[in-house]
Amino acid sequence: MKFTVLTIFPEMFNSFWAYGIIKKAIAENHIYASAINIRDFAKDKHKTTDDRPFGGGCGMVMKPEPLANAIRMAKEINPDSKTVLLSPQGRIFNQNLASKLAASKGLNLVCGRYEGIDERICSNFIDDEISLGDYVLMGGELAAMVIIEAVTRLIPGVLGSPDSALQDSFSGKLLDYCHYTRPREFEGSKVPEVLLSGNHKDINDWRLEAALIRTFFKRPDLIENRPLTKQENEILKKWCRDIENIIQTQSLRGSGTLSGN
Ligand code: 4FN
Repeated sequence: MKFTVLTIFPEMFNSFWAYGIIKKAIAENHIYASAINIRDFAKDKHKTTDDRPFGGGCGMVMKPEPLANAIRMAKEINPDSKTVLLSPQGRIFNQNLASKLAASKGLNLVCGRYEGIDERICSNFIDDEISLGDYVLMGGELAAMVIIEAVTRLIPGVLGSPDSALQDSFSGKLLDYCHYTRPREFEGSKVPEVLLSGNHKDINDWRLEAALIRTFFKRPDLIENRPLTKQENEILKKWCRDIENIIQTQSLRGSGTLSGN
C-alpha cells in the first residue's frame, strides 16, 4: 500500500511517520508513505496556492492548477492509486470503510485548506470524498493521518499476530472489556477477583459480559444493528432474570416506590 498525502503543510507528517506502528510498517515495507507539497506545483514566483473566490465573499480558495499537477504527479508515482479528498462533504469514515480502503493498491489523500478547493478539482480529479465527522476543521491533514492509521493496522503483517486486528473491539462490533494491570490494588481500588483466578473460561465469560455491559450503556447503537451470538443472548436473558428478581423482592418487601412511598 502506498499513501501519498497532498498538502501545503507536508512537515505536519514528519512526526506522524516517525512513531509506533506507522514507523514500523514503513521500515518493514508494508506501506510506503510520502507527502507531496502542493506549493511545489505552483508556477508563479510567489508559489501561490490560494486565490480570492469568484462571486466574492470572505476567505480564500485553493487554486486548481497546483492541485491538479500535484494529483497528476501522485498518479504517476502510483498509477493504480485512488485519489481521495478529505472533506466535510464526504461519507463519514468508519471501520467498514477502513477495511475497504485497506484493499487498495494506493491512496492519494488530498488535504484542503482555507475555505476549500476549487470545485473543478472535486469533479475531475477526485475518486472518493471522505469525512471524519461533523465538526469544523482547519484542514484535511489530521483527517488524512487518522485514515492512514486506521487503514495501516488492517494491512496483513503490520500488527504482530495475524488476527490481532480482528480480535480488536470494533471488528467484533462490541466495545472492549475493562483492562487491568498491576498493581492488584491501586489507591483502594481492586482488580476484579475473577481475573486473578487463572480460570480461563470464567475470565472469558466475565470479559464478554463486561464488554456487553459497556456497549449496552455507552454505545447501544453498536448493538442495535448487529445479530447477537448465542452466548450474548444468554447473558442478556440472565440480566433480565436478575432485574426481574430485584423487582420481585422489592414488591414483596413493599418498600419500593411502587408501593406508594
Ligand atoms: N474542513 C462543516 C460545514 C462546513 C465546513 C466545514 C469545515 C478545512 C478546507 C474544509 C471538516 C470535517 C471533517 C476533512 C464543516 C474534514 C473537514 C473532515 C475539512 C479547510 C475546507 C475544512 C457541517 C461538517 C461542521 C473546513 C460541518 N474530514 N470546513 O470544516 O476539511 O476530512
